[in-house]
Amino acid sequence: MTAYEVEKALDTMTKTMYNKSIKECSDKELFYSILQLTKGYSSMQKDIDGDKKVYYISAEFLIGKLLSNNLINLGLYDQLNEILEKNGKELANIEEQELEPSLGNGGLGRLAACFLDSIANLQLPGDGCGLNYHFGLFKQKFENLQQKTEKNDWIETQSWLNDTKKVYDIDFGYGKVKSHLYTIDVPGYNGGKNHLNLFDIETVDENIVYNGINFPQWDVSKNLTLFLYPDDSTKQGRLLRVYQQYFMVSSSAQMILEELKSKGHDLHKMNEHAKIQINDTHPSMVIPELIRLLTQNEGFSFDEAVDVVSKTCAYTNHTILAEALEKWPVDFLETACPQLVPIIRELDKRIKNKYGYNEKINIIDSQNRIHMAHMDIHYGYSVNGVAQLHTEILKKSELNEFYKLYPEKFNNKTNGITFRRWLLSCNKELSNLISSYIGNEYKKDATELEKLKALADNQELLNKLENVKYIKKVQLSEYLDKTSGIKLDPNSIFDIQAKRLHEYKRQQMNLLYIINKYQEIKAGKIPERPITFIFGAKAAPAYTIAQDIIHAILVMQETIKNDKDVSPYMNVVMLENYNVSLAEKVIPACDISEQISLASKEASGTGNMKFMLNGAVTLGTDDGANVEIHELVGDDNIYIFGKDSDTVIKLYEEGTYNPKEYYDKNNDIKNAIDFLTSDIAMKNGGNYERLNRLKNELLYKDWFKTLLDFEDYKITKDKAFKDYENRNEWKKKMLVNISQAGYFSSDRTISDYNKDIWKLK
Ligand code: 26V
Repeated sequence: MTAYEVEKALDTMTKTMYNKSIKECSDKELFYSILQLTKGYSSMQKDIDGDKKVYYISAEFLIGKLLSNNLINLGLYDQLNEILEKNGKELANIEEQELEPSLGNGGLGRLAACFLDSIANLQLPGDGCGLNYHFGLFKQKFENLQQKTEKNDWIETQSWLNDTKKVYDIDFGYGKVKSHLYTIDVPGYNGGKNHLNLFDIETVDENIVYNGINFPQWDVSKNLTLFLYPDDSTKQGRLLRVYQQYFMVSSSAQMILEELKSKGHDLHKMNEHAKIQINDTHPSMVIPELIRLLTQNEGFSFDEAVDVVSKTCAYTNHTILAEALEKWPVDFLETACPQLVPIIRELDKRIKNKYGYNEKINIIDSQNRIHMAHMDIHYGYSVNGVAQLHTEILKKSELNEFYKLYPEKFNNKTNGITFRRWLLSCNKELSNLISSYIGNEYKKDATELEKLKALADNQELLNKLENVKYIKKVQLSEYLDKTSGIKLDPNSIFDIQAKRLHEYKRQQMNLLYIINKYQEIKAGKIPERPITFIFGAKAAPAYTIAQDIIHAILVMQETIKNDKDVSPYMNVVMLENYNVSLAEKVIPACDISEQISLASKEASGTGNMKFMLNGAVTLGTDDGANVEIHELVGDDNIYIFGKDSDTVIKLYEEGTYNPKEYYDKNNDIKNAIDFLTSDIAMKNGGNYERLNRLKNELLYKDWFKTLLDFEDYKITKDKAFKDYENRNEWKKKMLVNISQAGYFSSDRTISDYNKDIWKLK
């Protein structure tokens, strides 16, 4: 497509839609016009085809804004940029008009989105299957230094969604409902397209939502696809999740069988033409649902159905946290989808007959709960963890009984990220700099970045790298100033922890460090350079301690802002509503990437990879994929601290950890924790109930062992800040990190899935 042709097409579009020329259109009108144009071009792309296709079923797809991504992949970005400039418009402003889809929560959902991008870019046939949540994950606001939740109304009349008009019947215990299929195109960088299939209940009613994110939980026909992860602190809320999950998998299973049949495939050989990847346990019911559909509608015997389904389905585990390993009471399924219960009972009976009663591997336990992961492992052909350490822990402890039964099913697939979004698109300054030294080959083969390592003594490159980092810090500062009046000093060190709020990720440890630094400055110990501590994190609405931690961070932000002795030297910023769009601005601006989970608890992490790729240096524990980052960059280019995973696992077994001992023997810890309920905290808007609860939690429980690692954290973090002043050495560290990031391309991850699990082509 020539620039002239694109300009004519856009001009025709704006005339048709608004009876205006490009110049006359507002940014919003131009966004809608370009959206329609892009959808048109995308619809003309051929479906990526092949004899075998993967279906990635996931409760979340955190896809981020799509405009620039799709323009790049369709090869239209540069031309449009030029055309808009010529007409006095800026593509960046038009991109700001797009609302970010709210279809995901955290790492698991973003991983699914990166995978769709890589599957299409590797020209593999593969679709996503999920739900079209109207309000998705909540929008976060801060009020009175606390998190407030609002619905995220992201679907506009014109959007990336295509209405296929296809409808599937879903049987709930109370009656039939209709599932309506929408799709979003996933264009590949090299042409062709796949789809993200999003199912929606036809009777959904947005008007039942009141007062933030509340809604009648019993009214499933109206509420089913309103929210992602509705509050599960009540039985109704948990039951609703089961309804959502069954709706998602029944719709997906019907669609998959229909596609196989329409292509003329023999369903008895379904596994040769379809692979289903079960993303965590939310889609696990696809196994019994497929068995049900094959036996009831396709004339299969139970044995035949079990056999072919087991060869089709593969399971990915994303966490070892007990509370996230789903166990649904049989009763819930009796209510939501009673037709699955006899099938699951039969699957369970077969396991009990074969292996006896053993809670560690049975599907239905003695309390009548269905262990979703157990069903996946027995009746799937592959089980994978998401980083080396995580997979080893699954094999050695969490799933050891299964590993002994089925060693051949277990494999590791270390996570990855799409470099198209997380470098080429969000940091054009850096990717252009890289291209000017090593050419463009790294855009196709990310391991080419290693060529940068040989340039670690090239002073000109190092200086330019520092300059790019400075530009990205300035851009972030300007953006935050414009959108929320937050002022940052781009000459300060940007130390960033951006991820969902969870105690195992230990934002509270970072907070204690900040309090300690504040107290040091008050006592006259001034840091060599000002430091900006940035957080981005949403906390689940029912997770009280997580809300308390957010409140404590906001109180510190306020305390420092109001203290003229301290504010010249440190600044704390808790970003509101951290999402993909904000991540794209925050990550390129980072100097120090906080990856400080308690060793053994973070399955992989993917933010760690994004920060590294953008030239941040990691301060972290030897956990998840940090271990692999550590191996790749070496001791000199990462700051590792804390107890290792073996020690932590042993400590849990012994059950002797007592946080109060650390409080009693370490004054830094004592003073920081005491600060939480101090007069100063109260004067700066502290809520005593929240802060006292957090204090007691840390002193008497501290399940994720914050105090155990605090001292080492402080020493290591102080060292990182000191090393930052050795500017040349630091720039080398940045360069080494970028050069070693190639391994974490999701193109590598997906080709590994394909080679070992899917075997598509
Ligand atoms: C579990 C639950 C449990 C109940 C409340 C709502 C909820 C929402 C999501 C989940 C699944 C948690 C699994 C998860 O997100 N794991 C993350 O997966 C990333 C991609 O593999 C990985 O990088 C992170 O380390 C891991 O925490």
